Formats: sequence, structure tokens, C-alpha cells
Amino acid sequence: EHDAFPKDFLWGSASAAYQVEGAMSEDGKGESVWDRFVKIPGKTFKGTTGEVAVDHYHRYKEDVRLMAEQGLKAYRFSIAWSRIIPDGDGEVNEKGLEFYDNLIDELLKYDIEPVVTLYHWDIPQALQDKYQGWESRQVIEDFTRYAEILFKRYNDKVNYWVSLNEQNIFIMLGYRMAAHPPNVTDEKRMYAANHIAHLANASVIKRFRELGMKGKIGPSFAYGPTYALDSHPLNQLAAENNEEFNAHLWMDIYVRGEYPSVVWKYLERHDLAPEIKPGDTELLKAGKPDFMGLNYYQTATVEANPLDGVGAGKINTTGKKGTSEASGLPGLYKSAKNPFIEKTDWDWDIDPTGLRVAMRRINSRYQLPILITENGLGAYDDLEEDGSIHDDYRIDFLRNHVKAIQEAITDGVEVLGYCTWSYTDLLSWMNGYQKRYGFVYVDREELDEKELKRYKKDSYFWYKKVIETNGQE
Ligand code: BGP
Repeated sequence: EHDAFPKDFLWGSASAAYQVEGAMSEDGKGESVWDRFVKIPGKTFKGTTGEVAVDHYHRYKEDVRLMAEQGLKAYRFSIAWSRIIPDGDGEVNEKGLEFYDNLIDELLKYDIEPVVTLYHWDIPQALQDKYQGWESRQVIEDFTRYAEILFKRYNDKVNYWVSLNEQNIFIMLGYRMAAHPPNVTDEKRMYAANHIAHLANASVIKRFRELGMKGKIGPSFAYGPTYALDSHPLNQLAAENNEEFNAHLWMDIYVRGEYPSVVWKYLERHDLAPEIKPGDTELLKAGKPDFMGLNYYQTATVEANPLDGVGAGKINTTGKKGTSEASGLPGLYKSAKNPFIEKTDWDWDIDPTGLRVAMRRINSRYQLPILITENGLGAYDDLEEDGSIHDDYRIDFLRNHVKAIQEAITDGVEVLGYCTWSYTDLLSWMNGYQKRYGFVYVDREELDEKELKRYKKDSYFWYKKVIETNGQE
């Protein structure tokens, strides 16, 4: 027997501005680093961009109506900084704000709780050009000013705010793997930018408190709990290392304002430590979130990695199973194949139990409620002649994860809600549009006519039932 989901549980779904909106330079929107980055040959699957995306900017009413019909309780989306302040630190663009006014009002009309992400990877290009974006402390002030505009405008309408989305991913992919903007491979710059992003995150949360905002705020963190490949002590140690360097390095700072000591000593030893200025630690400590936003896709299985062992590795962005390559940090850990776990076509481990583990670990280390801000399956879908999409594999995936959440609740974890990734199909940053996550299929074949027709997948109807029965289906 399991505990029931709380009565007011937020059954939601999620998206991000660059991945759905399109309307790349409409109504005064400025250029973002992603608008620029996708133009570099070879950086995205077949050069796909978010220029049109799924045209949510013009079709938000239709999309929200589909949510309402499904009974969705919450919709997580991000605001594009470059729509609000096109050059990042100058004039405010009223037109950009109006789009989000309308979207939020449309959601509220149907009692759908807006969950607003302030930053989902799309810093204005002008700030990148001016001072290298996250590498300059000036970004702390500029990001806080941008956030404050939104806080004041939407305080009476928005109860859930996400500060930074997956800081660990945009930092590591941006500065270690050159797979995201700013397209760099430099560990020293990576840790410096990461520290500043932490300060910016803390700064907006501090401002949130100072303004006496009525809602709750927290970062969304991409956490994949680690397993050791086997019980060999050195592989167990590698798993500890992986947790320290891929999880505690972020979550400890969010919650405690402190670097995990194992990581800090390593950074000092390797001349990689970021500059800590007077006042930094106080600011970090003042930025404690109300909840931990959890983006969960998969677990990591690791083993020991020699000093001359594997480094950054290779990501499968083609959807050809088995084309990713092991990654790691020499001397600390490297990824290994878990013999008990199936993979997706993009080589992501499918592991619902890992979600329960993730929730329990966050709960016992940080004692914060959890808002699951992303979870889903990227897969190829087939649109049938009659307009149906039989995505039973996605239903299986989500059903098993919902079950894992219920088990975690039974274990004593406080969970505010569950946002699947994603609501409609959308752009997968590096993997194009063929990797689909949505409840709503978007037909991009007809792009020439700007058709982009929406179709409900089988999973749409399944989730409708989940919501109706509060998780019992
Ligand atoms: C998370 C991002 C999302 C989304 C998701 C799926 O890291 O926050 O924006 O893209 O992953 O990832 P992908 O599109 O690479 O499959």
C-alpha cells in the first residue's frame, strides 16, 4: 500500500522559450546566444534551429486550450530574457512582456498554474559580446534586474518560479564540451562562470525575499543519481566522486552556500578554483531556495578512471543507438554500461527506480520539498494516417516514473508536483525535431505552409486519466 498523492498535487508539463516559441526576431526580440550558436555548422542535428520551432508564440492559445482539455494543473515555461530586455541591460521591451502577460492570463483562465522559469539557457547575445555573459560579475546585476521586472509584474499571478534551469548542463556543455554556447572547452573558465552563475542565482532569490514575493522559488537541477558499476571499492569511490562533482557541487551551494570540500580541494590542487570575493559566501547563503526543482531523465553508472583515462566523451545526437562514447574525469570516475538498464535511441538510461533514489537523496541531504520540473522520454513517434500516435512506450515510461514518485512519497519525501517534459513536441537543442517528448505531436513536415498541426498522442489521453484520478489512473 502506498500513500496517495497530495490533494493539490501539481500535475504539469513543461517547455522552454527557445524550444517552442519561434518568432525569433518578432516584436522587438533581441538575439540570444542560442539564436547565434545554431548557425555554427555541425553544432546541431542537421543544422536545425529554433527560428520557427513549433510557433508557440502565435499558437499559445491553441496550445493552452489543449492543456485545458487535458485537465493539466500546471504548465512550466520559460521567459526569454531577450524578449524582455533585447540587449540584456538596456531598454525594456513592452511588447515582449505582453506576450507573457497573455500567456499567463490564458493559463489562469483555465486554472492552470504557471510555473515560470527565468532562465532556460538563452542569455542575450549582446551580453555575451559585451562581457562574455556568465563569465563576468556584471551578469549578476543584469540578471537580477531582469528577474525583478518579472517578479514585480507577475507577483499576484505566479506562485512558482524557477531561477536557473540546469546550471550544471549549460555550464558543462558550454565550457567543457563546446556543445552549447559559448562553445568553449576550458575547465578554468568553466568553474569561473559556474561560480558567477551561482552568485546570480543566489542574487535573484535574495531579491525575491526582499520584495516579499508571495510565491516559491528554486533552481531546476539536472540530477541523475550515481550507481557504482559493482562493489569493487574503487568503483564505489568513483560513484562517490561522481556525486560530488556532478551533484553536490551545485546542490550544496544552492542550499548551504558552500562548495563540497572534496571538490574545492581538487579545484585548488589543479589551479581551477574560481575567485571567491568578500561577500560571496554571504550572498550564496542568502540564496537558499524554497524547493529543489528536479529534472530527472536517467541515472549514471560509473567506475574508476585512471589519471590518463577518458575525458569529455561524445554525446549521441543522432538517435542512432550505441553512438555515444564514455565520458569521465581522469582520476575520479568514468561512465560505464549498467547491465540491468535499457537505453533509449539516444543512449539515455531508462531507470524509474533512479527517480525514487534521486528524490530520497535530495530529501535526506537537503530537507527541501521537491518540484519535479522535468521528466520524459525522447523517442521517434509515428503519425498514423488517421491522426493518431500510439506512443505506448512513452506511457510505460511515464507510468513507471509516476509509480516511483508515489513510492518516494511513501518513503516520506515531500513533492509539490510533477512536470513532464514536454507538453508539445519541440526542438531538442542538439538533436533536432525528430527526438520527440510531447503529449501533443507537432507535424513539422508541413513547415513550408507553416502548418505545424497539433495531434493528441495516446499519452495525452493517458495523462488526462492520471490527472483525473490523482495518480491512480
Ligand atoms: C533538459 C533541458 C530541456 C530538454 C531536456 C531533453 O536538459 O532542460 O530543455 O531539452 O533536457 O533533452 P534533449 O532535448 O537533449 O533530449
